[in-house]
Amino acid sequence: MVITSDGSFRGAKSIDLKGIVDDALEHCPGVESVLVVKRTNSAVTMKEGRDEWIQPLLDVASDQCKAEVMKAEDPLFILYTSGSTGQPKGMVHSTAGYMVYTAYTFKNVFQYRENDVYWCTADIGWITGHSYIVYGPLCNGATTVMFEGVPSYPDFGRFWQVVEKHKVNQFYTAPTAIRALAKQGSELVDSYDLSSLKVLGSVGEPINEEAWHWYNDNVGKKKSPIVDTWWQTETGGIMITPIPYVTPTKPTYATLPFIGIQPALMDENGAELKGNQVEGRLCIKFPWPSMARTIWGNHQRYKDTYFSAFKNMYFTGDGALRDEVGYYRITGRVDDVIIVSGHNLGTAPIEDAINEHPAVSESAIVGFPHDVKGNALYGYVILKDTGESRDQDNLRKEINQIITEHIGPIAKLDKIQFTQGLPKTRSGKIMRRILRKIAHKDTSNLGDISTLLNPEVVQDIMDNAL
Ligand code: 7RM
Repeated sequence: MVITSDGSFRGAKSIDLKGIVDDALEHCPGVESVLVVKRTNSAVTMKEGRDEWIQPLLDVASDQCKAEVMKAEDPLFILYTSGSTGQPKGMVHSTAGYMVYTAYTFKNVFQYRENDVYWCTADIGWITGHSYIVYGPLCNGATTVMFEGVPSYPDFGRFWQVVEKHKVNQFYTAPTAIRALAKQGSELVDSYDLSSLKVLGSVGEPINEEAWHWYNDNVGKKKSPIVDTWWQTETGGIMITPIPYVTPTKPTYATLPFIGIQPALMDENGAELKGNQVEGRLCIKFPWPSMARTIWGNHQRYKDTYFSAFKNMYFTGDGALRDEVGYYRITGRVDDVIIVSGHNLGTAPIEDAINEHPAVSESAIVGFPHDVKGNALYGYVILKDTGESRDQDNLRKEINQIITEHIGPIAKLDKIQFTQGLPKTRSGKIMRRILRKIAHKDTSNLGDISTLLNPEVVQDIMDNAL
């Protein structure tokens, strides 16, 4: 059975959900019935004998539903995660472990108290929406705001208007949204009453220093701690995070492991890096309740992907460093490392350096083949909307100057393309696969881009490629 709706609203657009379900069901003969919620009043095709409007059925149904008793290890749901290569992986979460851990982390990481109003702006189809809009909050009996829309509609004040209207106490969003809002300046955020806020959260990618400060100064008014929460679809719940009002925060640091979580940093030879001030591959050495139990239909791939890189460890695929007091900073996916003239360069620190330029709002780096260096760096850079025109060659020089100061001349970009947008998933992750292909001038097969948040930017980037 599929439960869907006639459509959903996304800013000024409405999405033809029922049409998408109809197409998918062409390939899913196992689905016998479809229940449709009326939402947008769009015209839909109802298939005789398969599709029904849900409301008339609810009108005559009992409002009592006996809970089904499940076994602890019964599967709860399967959520697909793309991964940068290969087929999507269907991560399987368990009934007890997943719910216990999301409930416990929710309560502690957001310091949720009875009668608080909590709002996570994530898409419900992302693990963040599953764990921290639905399961974690509802297992606690919390009030959780569900938002259907985008931060920019009807204008960029929408988030702040919702915070004011519902007196939101805990607000959880992604760096990509923070940067998009920061780009608009502080006028809109200043015009709403945000005094209800007690905790701010960030999730999905490393939060750069500038975005962190904008969030802290303009949204939290320097009073609401920011919890930079690191975790994955596979981990089910938050793994590394400050506890607000307990752990002193530090910009760009997810800080300390949550209770019971045992991170380890590993070197390339598989040895654990002990002590502080080290950087390596982030692993977890001990199981936790909400770890995914398998990849649906392919347990071998589950073992190969997560449990074979390092002996007796879960490998996250991320790099991280531990500072002098033991705080963790996630440096990005290790497969985003590019080897330039024999130097391993992580893309994240270079992007951070570029974003320090006052005219830059966001950037992404990929490698492309180079005769001498093996690989050279190609940067895609979004500038802030300041209204003034800027000399592009001058900007390129200044950006490379900043990179030289922060990282070294080896990390200078050979090509810098200014662009209006970067291709992103619905959860705000940059689709580097697409940018890499454009930089490689290999755009014959970009793969499926229809699920992007902003598929229209791809053509524009291709048209202006260097
Ligand atoms: C929750 C989620 C997982 C990947 C993960 C990281 C990156 C997520 C942070 C982060 C730095 C963070 N699940 N990531 N949170 N990087 N700081 N606070 O995003 O499965 O969609 O993605 O996201 O690379 O491995 S996910």
